[in-house]
Amino acid sequence: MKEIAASLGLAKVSPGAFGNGVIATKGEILTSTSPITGEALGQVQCADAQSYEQVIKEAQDVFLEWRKVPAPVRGELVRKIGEALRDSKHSLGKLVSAEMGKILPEGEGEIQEAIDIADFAVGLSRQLYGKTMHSERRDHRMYEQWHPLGIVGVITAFNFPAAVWAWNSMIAAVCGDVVLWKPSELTPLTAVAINSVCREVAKDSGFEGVFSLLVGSGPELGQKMSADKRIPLISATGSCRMGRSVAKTVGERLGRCILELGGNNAVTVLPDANLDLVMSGVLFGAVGTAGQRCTSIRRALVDQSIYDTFVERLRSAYKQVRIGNPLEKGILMGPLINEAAVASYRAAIEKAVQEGGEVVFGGKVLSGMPSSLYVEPTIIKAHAGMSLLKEETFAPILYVVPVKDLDEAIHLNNDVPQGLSSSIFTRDLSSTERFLSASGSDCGIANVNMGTSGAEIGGAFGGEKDTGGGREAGSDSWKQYMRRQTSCINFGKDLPLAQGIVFS
Ligand code: UN1
Repeated sequence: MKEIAASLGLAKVSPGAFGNGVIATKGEILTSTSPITGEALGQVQCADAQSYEQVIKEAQDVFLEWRKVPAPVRGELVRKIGEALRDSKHSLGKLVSAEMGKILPEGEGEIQEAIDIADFAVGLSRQLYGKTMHSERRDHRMYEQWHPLGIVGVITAFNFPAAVWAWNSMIAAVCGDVVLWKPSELTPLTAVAINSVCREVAKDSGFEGVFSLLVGSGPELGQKMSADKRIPLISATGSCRMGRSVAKTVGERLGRCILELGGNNAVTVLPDANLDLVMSGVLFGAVGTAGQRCTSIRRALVDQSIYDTFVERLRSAYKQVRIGNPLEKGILMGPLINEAAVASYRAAIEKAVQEGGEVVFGGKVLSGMPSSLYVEPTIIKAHAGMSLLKEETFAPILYVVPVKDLDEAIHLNNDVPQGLSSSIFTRDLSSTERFLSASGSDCGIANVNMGTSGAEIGGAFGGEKDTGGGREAGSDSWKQYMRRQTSCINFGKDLPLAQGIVFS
């Protein structure tokens, strides 16, 4: 296991503070442990107060120059980063799997997601369009332009230790910003490795400091960044609790934030659905990444007429899931991230049973595995009144709820605090359109005949309500990483006032 980290050039104790080069720190030593075997993968020396200041100062200095580099030239740097990520896709993907515990195809998939957003950002670097408006005043022209913003603080979670950073930083870099990354304390090695790949490329162009990194061992570092006025934008991914605290602190100083928080995603299954598609979609959505995606399927809202068939077929599909070392071929589900996650898994199942739910598959922590973090994917027959259905448990637990019609399904889909992702399986056009309409799903993502997870980078990613309202990655998410400026130019000989005001 340790060889994986070593193959990427990671030292026994990696530095945890990078600005325009490595910054000395006397912070505590953080050990990264693989959930696969429980064995230590390597260590990182965390940032301390002094290195924090140094990194911010260097980032500020780099920004002053980087913002003047033409956007397509910034895009060229990001293009090279995409190439470097391609070259290291396998080794970085393996490190993601080793440190986070997701299966290798998903670990590599995550690096692919980083490559995809780099490619997207390269194109975007020539498309940071502003609008031109017709002025109401004679001989005036009005237009808007987009300028770089400054330091973008990116706080990422353990479950996507590479891709979410890339969504933010590839876009921020072409926008002329510099990025300060605070990774999860559970996946610091992935961050150090990815950051060094990018910095190596950036160094050649003289802009190594566009990508800074600070590793911390707890929530303090994220809090410090959130309170820091020198960071105009904080983009944070994680729990609703973390998001509330970040939003409060950033809001206090009237900063900007992009939040991508919890999901409690439901799939609606109507009687006319193609059940083969449903099974593949639900299996990947609920069991993939051991249920540790914010987009994982947590609830299946199934028409009562096909409820029993759905449960039976899904049980058969779950029986085929091979659980084990996620680096081994053919394994579909690896471990949970840590003991706390296993405890939440147990607690949720216990509560489900207390509330009248029936475990029809799984429900147990597995013994005889390489670590104590392997659990069974679990199907629970549930009913709409269970309070647990409104909570997100970051584990492979699926609640299957019978519904009488589409209206009830939409009601239940929306009747939770979170609003990230949703989907419907049907062949009926009216049901599809109703689900996607203004009175349909209230989520940031609404899919048809596919699951709720595995979004492509081209769309804006994020959701409503307790999910935080932020949007990252594609579409026009880039606008949040820039400051908009509206300009009006008078090329005439008079100075007419708007709204027809005469001031004389
Ligand atoms: C997350 O879990 O925070 O849509 C991000 C997906 C992935 C990203 C998930 N592309 O499932």
